[in-house]
Amino acid sequence: MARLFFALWPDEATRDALAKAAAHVDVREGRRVRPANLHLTLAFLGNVPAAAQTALMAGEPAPSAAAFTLDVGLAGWWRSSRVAWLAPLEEPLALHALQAAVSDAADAAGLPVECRPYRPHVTIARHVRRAPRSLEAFEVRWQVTDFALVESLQGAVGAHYEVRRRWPLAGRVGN
Ligand code: 2AM
Repeated sequence: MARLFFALWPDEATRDALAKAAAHVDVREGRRVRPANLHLTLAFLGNVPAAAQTALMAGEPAPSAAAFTLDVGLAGWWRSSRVAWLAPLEEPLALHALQAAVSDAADAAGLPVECRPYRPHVTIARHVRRAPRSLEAFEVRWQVTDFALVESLQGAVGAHYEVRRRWPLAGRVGN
């Protein structure tokens, strides 16, 4: 069994920009996510049996999904999950289409899929008990040209993520 999720996995420049933006959010006593772990989840799959993992790895989960741009410029917090996050100013239809496609692929592989509305976000800190303070406006332009299947592993210093496979998105991103 592997603990898997589909995600947007930033390139190095975008990762650095997201990490800089995250550093400008004062999360007070929260525990920050390490820059290497920053990502945007499309669908969390949980513990996936080997057969379903093989099917997902060999498949084309979103063959007609198109590339798009995310302008990440919001910072916020959810009291219920105690998570502080960054989020896009607008949610492109292509993002929701991609999220729906990978959820369908998970469903087809016999995995349970999330029924709650999709709320795209990049978690920047956990165990946040009070609303964080955003110290500076920011905007990170993230050109999304692929997506990934990622494994969550538990290491000595918390979660560690390994990209298992990437799939390119169709077309070019606009400005
Ligand atoms: P989060 O960052 O908002 O906690 C890997 O754990 C990724 O899957 C995280 O980005 C996490 O979102 C997301 N995820 C969604 N549902 C989850 C769940 N039930 N348990 C763990 N992670 C979940």
